Amino acid sequence: MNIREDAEKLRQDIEDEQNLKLKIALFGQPGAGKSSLINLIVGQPVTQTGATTDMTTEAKVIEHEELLLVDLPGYGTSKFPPNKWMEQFQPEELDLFLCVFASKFHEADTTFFKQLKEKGRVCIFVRNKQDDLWEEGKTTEQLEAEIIADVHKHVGSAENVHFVSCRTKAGLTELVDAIYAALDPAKREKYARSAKAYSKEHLEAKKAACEKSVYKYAGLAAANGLNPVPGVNIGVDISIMLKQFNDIRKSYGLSDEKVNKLIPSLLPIGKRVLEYSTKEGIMILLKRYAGREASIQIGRYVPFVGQAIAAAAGFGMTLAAGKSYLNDCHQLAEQILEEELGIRQ
Ligand SMILES: Nc1nc2c(ncn2[C@@H]2O[C@H](COP(=O)(O)OP(=O)(O)O)[C@@H](O)[C@H]2O)c(=O)[nH]1
Ligand SMILES: [Mg+2]
Repeated sequence: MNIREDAEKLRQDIEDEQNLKLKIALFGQPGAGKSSLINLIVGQPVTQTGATTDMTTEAKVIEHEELLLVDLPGYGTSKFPPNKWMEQFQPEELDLFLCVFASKFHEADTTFFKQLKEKGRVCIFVRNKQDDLWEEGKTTEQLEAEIIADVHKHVGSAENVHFVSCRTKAGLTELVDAIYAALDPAKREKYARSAKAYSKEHLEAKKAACEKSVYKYAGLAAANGLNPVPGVNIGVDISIMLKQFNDIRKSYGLSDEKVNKLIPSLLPIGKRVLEYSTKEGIMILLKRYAGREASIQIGRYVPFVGQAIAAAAGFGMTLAAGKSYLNDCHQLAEQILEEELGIRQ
């Protein structure tokens, strides 16, 4: 294949990747905390929470990067008659279900779960509002054991129950681990790129998934050598680099607002992350990495970008710039996470 064919294939690859969403549905009674959990999964307030959402009569679909989150109103309520849902949505098209509950396990949820099970769908049980678990004379462990026993009585003893609190964020890391474990590798990458990381392991998964995109975007930017890089006898497509850098930033949740609110010790790296996601900043990085062609191990990249692009002038430079930006974002996100986890003093 020549470089034009490689580039066309890459462009299509990137487009297909972005069009193919990971679809996760949350079901459970109104007020259980589905919307709150969606916001925590994404790491941003993408959907309304609270009493008003109980009025929702139709499933709400929230799109975030490569994720589609379906917020299903209370199953079995008059607004959501059981059979209608199965007709309206094809459970086969959804990758994962989270059954969210916060009080006694509901009969309607049991029915729905059994229907999902018959269709071979994977379902994770989430007992939210763990912070509210309290009863005179009983320990939290006893109460949790009772809830697990109740779920097992209704849906079978093979099911794990994850205790979380959207309020305190307790149990979130373990829940996200369970989501990772339930997804196939390609879908796991989508989750990693699009959802918030709650542990260093989640961040590492994010980095690995983003790195694959870096190869593709860098390849395409090098192949479309539109914009000459000053002082370097090679052109690259800056708009593609710009898109890539901003995708990485979004993936790590590093919005302008978030970066501007950083504690002073993180500000220098934060500023770098902002600066390099502009055309001028990208040019600076590209110039820094000009001449990287010689050191690149072409064979490693052929599976991602094709033979012609892996050997093309400019690919070493765009790849090094992309990786360097990814490293900066990753390092900053890691420090922010440590801060959130209270590891840093
Ligand atoms: N105490 C406590 N309240 C929560 C928790 N998660 C959600 N809530 C509250 O429960 C209410 C319903 O939450 P929402 O996410 O809108 O539920 P949904 O109807 O299932 O989408 C809201 O007032 C939330 O603030 C939690 O973990 N603990
Ligand atoms: Mg809701």
